[in-house]
Amino acid sequence: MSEAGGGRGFGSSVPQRAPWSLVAATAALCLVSATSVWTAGASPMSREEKQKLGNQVLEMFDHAYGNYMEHAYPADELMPLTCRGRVRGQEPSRGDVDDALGKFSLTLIDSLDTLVVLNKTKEFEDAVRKVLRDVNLDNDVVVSVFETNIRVLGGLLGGHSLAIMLKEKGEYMQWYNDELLQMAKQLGYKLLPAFNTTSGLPYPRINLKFGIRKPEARTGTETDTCTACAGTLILEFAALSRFTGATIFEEYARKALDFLWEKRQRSSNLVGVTINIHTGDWVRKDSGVGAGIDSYYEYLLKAYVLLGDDSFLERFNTHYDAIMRYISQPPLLLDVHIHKPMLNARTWMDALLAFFPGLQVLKGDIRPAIETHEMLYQVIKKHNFLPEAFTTDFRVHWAQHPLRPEFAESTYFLYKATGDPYYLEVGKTLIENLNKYARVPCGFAAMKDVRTGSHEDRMDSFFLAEMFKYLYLLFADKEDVIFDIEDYIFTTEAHLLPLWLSTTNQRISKKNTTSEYTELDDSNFDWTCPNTQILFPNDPLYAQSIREPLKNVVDKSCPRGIIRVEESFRSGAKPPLRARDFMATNPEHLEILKKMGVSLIHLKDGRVQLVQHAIQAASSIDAEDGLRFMQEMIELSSQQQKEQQLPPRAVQIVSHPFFGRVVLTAGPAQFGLDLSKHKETRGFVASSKPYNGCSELTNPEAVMGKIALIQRGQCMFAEKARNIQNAGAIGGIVIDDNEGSSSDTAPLFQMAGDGKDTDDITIPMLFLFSKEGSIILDAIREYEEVEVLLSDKAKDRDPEMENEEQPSSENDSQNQSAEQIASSSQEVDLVDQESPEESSLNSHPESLSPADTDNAASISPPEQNSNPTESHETTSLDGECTDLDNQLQEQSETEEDSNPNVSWGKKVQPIDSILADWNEDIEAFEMMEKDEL
Ligand code: DMJ
Repeated sequence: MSEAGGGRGFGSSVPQRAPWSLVAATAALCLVSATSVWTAGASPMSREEKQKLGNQVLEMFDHAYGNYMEHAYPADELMPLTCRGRVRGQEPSRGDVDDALGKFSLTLIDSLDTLVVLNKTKEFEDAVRKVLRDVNLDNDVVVSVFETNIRVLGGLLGGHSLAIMLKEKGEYMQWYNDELLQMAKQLGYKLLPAFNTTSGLPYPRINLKFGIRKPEARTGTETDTCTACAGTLILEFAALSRFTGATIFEEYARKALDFLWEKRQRSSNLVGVTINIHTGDWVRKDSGVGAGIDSYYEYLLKAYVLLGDDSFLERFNTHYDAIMRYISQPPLLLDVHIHKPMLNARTWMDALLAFFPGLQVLKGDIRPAIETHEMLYQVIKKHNFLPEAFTTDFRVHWAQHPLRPEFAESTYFLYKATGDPYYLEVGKTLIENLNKYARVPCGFAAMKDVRTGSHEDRMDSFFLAEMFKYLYLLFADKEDVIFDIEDYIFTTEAHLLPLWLSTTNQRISKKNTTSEYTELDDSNFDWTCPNTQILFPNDPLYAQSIREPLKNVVDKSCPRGIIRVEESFRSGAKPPLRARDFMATNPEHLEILKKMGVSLIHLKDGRVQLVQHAIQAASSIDAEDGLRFMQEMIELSSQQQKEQQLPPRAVQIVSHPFFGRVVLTAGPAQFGLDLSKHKETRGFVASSKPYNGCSELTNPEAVMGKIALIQRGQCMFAEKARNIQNAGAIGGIVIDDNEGSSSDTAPLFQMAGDGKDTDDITIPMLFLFSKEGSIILDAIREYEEVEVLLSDKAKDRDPEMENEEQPSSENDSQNQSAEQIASSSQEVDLVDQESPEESSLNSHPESLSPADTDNAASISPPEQNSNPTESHETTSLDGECTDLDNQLQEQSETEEDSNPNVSWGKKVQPIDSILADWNEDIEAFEMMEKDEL
């Protein structure tokens, strides 16, 4: 084990670590020793392969950081699709997410210590000079206290920590005179007014220039904050106090922590997600380890490690015990209610909880860490990234993924703890997926929807602060990093703070707080390092043996409901009608629908709509069958849509002065040339006349050999395509006529055919929302000649783009002679799919009014029985899982006794409860977005 803070000094100002601090450091760092004892299990990775992957991480960092510096700096963030900086106030507001942006070159500050970890010392020196020269912390902007603390204050302190380390080494930063620390102190004082509450919990936001509550401040009326927001300050604030000797910061952060501890729910020892900063009442009483709470727990344990204060460990252990008792349901971590901790608060998990296995490693509790990590990895293997939220049966609940680093963080810590090369392979997959799906010519773009692969014009600063550090360190050997990483602790934003701070200025910092100092008994060290020391040397296959039973946990997850239906059939009961067997023309099926209280309405546009009135069902059993049929139909309809859903395409402007930097997310067409199978189409653009393209073009000479621009509306997409193709166009871009629409805010749109044979359309057609379309129209106005590339994926910008002025004739001929692609005639995008929120799944007719009992779904009736012979299968619809049965099951467990009206509905969840659940989910999402990025 390294000295781990035990006295490694930077000049005369660094005192020796006190004995109790050594214990803290041990908890954090003894895991490292396991790395060297690995002898079996997954095949080891060669040094060359590790170096190759490490170099790949460096190249990826250069791509992200280089593009930020070239195209966005001094803005806070890079917008990687439009290749420019995100300046708050100049872009449409994204709501609370924007509270991280303070016009203080956020990404540069957040990247500082990453540069040193990645051995880019020269670039670090330049970056520090830029921060000192350009960054203003006195802007009239309202920012999140939490985000500003972890990203900016943490970034400045991490930069300072490594600047003094480098200075001490004697080569770089010789000119450095604590300037970053002075900026950090200035920022610290700017955040202090936020703590002016009776509770000592900080306001969630502050105006950097005007503070709080003054009229000019435009903030200070908030009453609530999230637990993580108030409880994630101690590392940065204590470091600031100990570096500068100004004790006030550590005192304020401690008071906030003390208050949260006092307010914990005493019988469960859990905390809620949001709290009233004036009264201390819990506003949201659900409790998990993800969004809204996560880093509160992280900071309790790390505060113990960094500051050596036993009370933090004791608090952490008390909470940890409660987490393992109630929230941990291996491999899942599920939110519960703080007052009724045996009751799950939801049936989905959020992506932020992926940090927890890493924290468990720090705690020394390896088994559940391995289990949860394995479960998360399988979700990633299924969707390429961890969706923002996913259900207990591992379906996507919220499809975004803003390139979060938490899973990489846990992978790194698990590798350090186990030395199992399996975790190197996991890291390799993460790298491959980032390059394959998130990399764009101007950086890395967040995923808007992990299922379709569509992007968002967003690259958050934490991607540079955290992701590259953890991935690089995963593959690095000790000599690949120019300092000893074990002398530092990672903050929640992966900024590095030196462990020697534990003995610096520590006495003056503890006054005026209510922290109790008690002798810790041995139980506080259960599950910590000695435990891992025993495990790994004796059984190097330990981690593998824990993962093995979970190998297929995601694939195996199956809707219990479907099985139960089949079981009841096997036991002699008549099989209920299955959605996939249903034919709207079959009189027998119509009769069954009627019995189940489901009526069929033929809509004018050819669709049929199903509506269930459970009260009209022949019996309660039929009503229940009807409920299940409706649920299946909704699933089937969504499945049909998904199957026919094509991935997004790209329109890339390649002519001067864009040279491929501008990439617009485009919707595909279900007809015409399939860009995923053929070479991209490149050509100059020309507007068609008439602009809607609904009749023969009057300007064929203008569009001949070019990509025609057409406006959406007035006729079918296929008709537009035929008209421009007849005029000689080599491709078409349909621009939305709905002003202000954007791929940032609208779901992917795909153009359907006209219900007839569209094989005659051989040119590629793409759809742009109005915001993206106007980028091309503006470019034409300014530069007249605008050349674009239509493809299935943006191509990396290469110097050729800057040289080539004309489309290559090879491309042209390839496109002209392109094989005809059969298109689907189904009007997928014309089908209204009811979202679960809108579909009332009633199954308790006696207690509901008719209005409440409507359960509707609009579907395209299947043209034929898709596979009649499979109707008795015990599998779900094409592998899709449904939550219904979980709901039914949970309901029967929790409400059975309290609801005397439930006669046949033992397995059935009343409608108001289902709706309440859904509403709670939606609220939870909204809060989650609000509380924490
Ligand atoms: C980071 O800013 C921090 O890790 C924070 O604690 C949680 N969210 C982001 C990354 O997802």
